[in-house]
Amino acid sequence: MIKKITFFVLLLAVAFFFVFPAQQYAPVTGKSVIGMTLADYRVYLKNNPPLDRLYRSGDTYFFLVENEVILELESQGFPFQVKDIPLPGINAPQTSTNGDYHSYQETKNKLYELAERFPNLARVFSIGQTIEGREIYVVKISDNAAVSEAEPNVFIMGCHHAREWISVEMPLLFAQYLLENYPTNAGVRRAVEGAQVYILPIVNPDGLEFSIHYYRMWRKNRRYNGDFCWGVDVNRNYGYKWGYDDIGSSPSPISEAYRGADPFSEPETRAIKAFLIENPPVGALSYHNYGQQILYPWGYIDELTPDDAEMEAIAEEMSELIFQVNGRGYTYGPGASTIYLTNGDSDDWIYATFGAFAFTIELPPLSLFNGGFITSEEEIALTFAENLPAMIYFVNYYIPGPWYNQAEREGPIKSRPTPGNIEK
Ligand code: 0X9
Ligand code: ZN
Repeated sequence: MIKKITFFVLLLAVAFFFVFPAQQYAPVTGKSVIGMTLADYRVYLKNNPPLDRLYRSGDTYFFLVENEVILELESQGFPFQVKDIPLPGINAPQTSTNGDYHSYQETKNKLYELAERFPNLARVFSIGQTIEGREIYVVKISDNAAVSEAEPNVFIMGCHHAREWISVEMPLLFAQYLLENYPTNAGVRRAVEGAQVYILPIVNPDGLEFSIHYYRMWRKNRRYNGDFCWGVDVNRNYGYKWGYDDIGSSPSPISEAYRGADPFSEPETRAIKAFLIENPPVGALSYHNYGQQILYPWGYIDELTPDDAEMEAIAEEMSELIFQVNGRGYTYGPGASTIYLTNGDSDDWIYATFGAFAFTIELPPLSLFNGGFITSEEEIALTFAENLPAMIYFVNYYIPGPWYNQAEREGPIKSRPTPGNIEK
């Protein structure tokens, strides 16, 4: 009897194979990267809608396509190649293409590991999901992390922009540093005991994964805007003075600074808005690269806020603390006049909504000639070392009571940084 069943199952399997032969390239659902020559693509466009173009290499154009498109191309007899790259599932771990930089999954693993090692000091939770279904993770670091205490909330973010990989590392390494050095470092102890530090290392995980796996220079999220165009600039989608003009953001979906259809149209900014309304911050840092700048409101207009003097003083102190580590100068000033006009960015909305001092830190390098968005693995440790004292200072700033290095602060006036004094 058993033999008969086995035989029958085998027969079914063979029959199944003939009816549904194995796909040559990929399963029907999901996505693949394919390459086509420009000449073939032009022919393809005559009868088909455009594809999501990633990049060009020589004569070949590479596209991200639904696997159904591959079947369609086959049936129309188009010559194309499937690029042999690992395709990430939403939760697929990977370690190769991003070196020491943390992917979404690696960041998530690290946050949960930290929470497990330091259960009293760290709690990880999601504040929402992205368009592609990834969770947006925050780690809260404070003594009695499980409890909401009457302590100032400080909010630290990275990776609004997908290609700015080093901006993930600052918040993530800071979380680790706070937890591992709590017993020994006076500034850390004061921060963890006196504040609730909320750390969101990857604001835009869909974009980051796209940058790691498909196209390194991707900036926006992965919203489909219609007309075969993707992405909203998450840092133009916040609700304060959203779309104030077309200089500080763009109404055009193909622009790298596309502000989205409405204020807070994107899940990333909506999640941050809801979270901060529940946990109003007194101070916020948002890491980006590149440029070596410390920016604060306003971004939407070239005018000073009523708190300009205080925000300038904080930026000056952070710039000095950074300079003292590696001798690299970070300039500082209101965003609009120091970098360029931006409307709908995180700093303006956080400052306007909560009165919190909100800073964007543009990490190294200084310019495109020093690598621009592409930073080396060695740069992670250097950049973190130079930003750490400023991060500790920033959290402590909001905590009343005696300072952690009072003696140092009463010492001689420190040398001012030379803007752009970079050794490379
Ligand atoms: O354009 C941006 O969003 C930031 N620069 S980046 O090269 N990393 O994209 C700058 C944001 C500046 N913020 C304010 N001016 N407030
Ligand atoms: Zn950026």
